[in-house]
Amino acid sequence: MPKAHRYKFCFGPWNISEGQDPYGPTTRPAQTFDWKLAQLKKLGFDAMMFHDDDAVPDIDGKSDAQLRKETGELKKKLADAGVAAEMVAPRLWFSPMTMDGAYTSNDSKCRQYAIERSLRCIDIANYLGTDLIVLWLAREGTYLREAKSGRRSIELLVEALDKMLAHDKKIRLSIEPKPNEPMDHAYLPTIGHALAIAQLTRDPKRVGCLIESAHAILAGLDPADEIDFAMAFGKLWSLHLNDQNGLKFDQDKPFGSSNLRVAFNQVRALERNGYGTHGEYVCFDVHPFRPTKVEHWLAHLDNSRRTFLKLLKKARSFDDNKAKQLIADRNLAALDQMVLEHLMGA
Ligand code: XLS
Ligand code: MG
Repeated sequence: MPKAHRYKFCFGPWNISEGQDPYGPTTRPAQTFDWKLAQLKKLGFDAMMFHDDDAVPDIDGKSDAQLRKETGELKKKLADAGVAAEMVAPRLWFSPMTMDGAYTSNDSKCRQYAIERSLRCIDIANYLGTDLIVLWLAREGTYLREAKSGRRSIELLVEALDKMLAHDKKIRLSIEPKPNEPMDHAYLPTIGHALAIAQLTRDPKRVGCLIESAHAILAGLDPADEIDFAMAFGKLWSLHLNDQNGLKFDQDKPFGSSNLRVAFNQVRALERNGYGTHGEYVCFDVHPFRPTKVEHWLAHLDNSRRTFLKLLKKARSFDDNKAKQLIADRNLAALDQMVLEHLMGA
């Protein structure tokens, strides 16, 4: 194990969400950005992550000069609060222009919109002082298999990534794969897909990934394996820890909420690979349970970090030598029980 280091924590303004779901409206009143930033600071988190329109609301209707002005104001607020901007992600799933996909839309005007919006997102990242762009490719996939060509879609994705890499020589692109929802099937469903497409771009070194626990589980994978895989390539540049109870809608539960052992193994994987030692943040992409009262609105974030830190102690105090002996003796039953008792504190 590398030397113990202090992890840095992050979340986004959308993680203080109001409770709406596809079946019902909000259950808590919307709060201002300033309130959310104050809460983040009060909780002692280190950084905030942004969608382009979290940074500049109604971005599509605004000029480049306006974008620069508003981002400058945001940068000052963050600096005053001592909070870093971790990344910026283009929101490519909300506009009517991205109805049928953004970079892979069948309509060339819509594809053009998606690329232009992504380049503006890179400008925002530049103004805010981060070199990290996150791409959750929400609608790059099919509702209906026959409605798009998979081969052509991969070419379109590479073209879009190349345009972003050319726009700024220092920016890094972190692809956040998710296998489904809102699409039936997404074109880049796993970390393997994300890192493979990086190789087709003009600068593979600047295309990496972001793992979200729930998305890996939705792909039927163990997030700890995805962490080891990405870090074997030196390409895990950000992380959305949360939890997910099996194959259903994307739940964004608090970290460890459904499966403490799967969470423990993610922390162990981060530790053995030295995640965070190059400035990477642990972000919690979690949401409050819908019935949550306003006065308990931040608990899912605070709890996720508490769970992470407790599991970190468990990971650092795990008896690796004892485990090695049991593995050599093929005594997996004893290893299994050892893990359970370590987690239960028995
Ligand atoms: C949604 C994604 C989203 C990204 C950022 O499932 O997790 O929140 O992290 O665009
Ligand atoms: Mg996420």
